[in-house]
Amino acid sequence: MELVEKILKLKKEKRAIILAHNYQRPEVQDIADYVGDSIELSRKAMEEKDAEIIVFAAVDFMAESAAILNPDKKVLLPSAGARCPMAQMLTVDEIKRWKVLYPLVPVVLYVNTLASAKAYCDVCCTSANAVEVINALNAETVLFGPDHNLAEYVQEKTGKTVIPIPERGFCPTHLLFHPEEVQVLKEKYPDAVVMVHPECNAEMRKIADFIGSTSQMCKHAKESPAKTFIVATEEGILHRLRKENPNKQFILAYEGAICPNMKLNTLERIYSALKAEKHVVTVPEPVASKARKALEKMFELTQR
Ligand code: 5XR
Ligand code: SF4
Repeated sequence: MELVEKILKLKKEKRAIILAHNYQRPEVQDIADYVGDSIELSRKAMEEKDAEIIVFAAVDFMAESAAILNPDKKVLLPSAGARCPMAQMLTVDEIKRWKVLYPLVPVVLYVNTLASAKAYCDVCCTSANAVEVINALNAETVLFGPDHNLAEYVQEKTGKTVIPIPERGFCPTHLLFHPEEVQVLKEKYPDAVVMVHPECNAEMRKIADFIGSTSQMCKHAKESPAKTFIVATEEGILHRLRKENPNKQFILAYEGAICPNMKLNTLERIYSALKAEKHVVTVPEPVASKARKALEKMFELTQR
């Protein structure tokens, strides 16, 4: 039997669903029940009442959020080593240090954080709703982490004072994008729309025609009349964009933009994780309940 068939058979037997982030390998996206950003996927898991196991093909913090929001399901991370380096950049001690400096200022954390950090914030946000969340807060100054580029972007969009914690948290993959490659691509494809993820640097955001999260890019690509897009986010998204828009052309803004942690999830590892029900992601109480409150507050503020 082919590996894909084996996975699908096992999935049925175990009442499992496979969720894949937009940055997963093409073959992983193709066997998934849903492909999306982490919060979209966690919400899908909440809707799947009959599922007992969630195979979350992504990185640690995403599986943790799914476990927090789906406490009665078993959440498996196909590759135990798939960890987001940006999430590691903000520790609980660091948050506490900033809270001492700014005791009255709310702490807003990007979902790209570990559950232990989320437990120490007032509200979470994604790159899709960060502006909306901060606008909804009754505060002119916020502490925001861990991505300093997203913090800067949100400050520009909201006009509020957004203090990055730590000072220079970043995504190593989005750091790779610079305007030089985009300029050359634009000369070749003058009508192309440049889509940039807010984790990219300010120079990249300056030359963007559209700034948004992976889910927002997918939506924009569908709705825009443009035929060609230069894309500045992890290369895995191109598979989904091409699949959903077969008549449009998508070009990666920098060829090496790969998140090695996202790519750790192979079909082989999905099969073996599902078979042995291994790499179970759990978040102990009371961390889980505190982090859940911060995620629920995000849902409340964004009315979704
Ligand atoms: O950089 C990421 O890990 C991906 C992403 C996205 O746009 O999908 O930035 N994740 C955040 O938006 C959190 C998703 O829900
Ligand atoms: Fe983390 Fe960046 Fe990879 Fe997203 S793309 S999981 S932020 S390292």
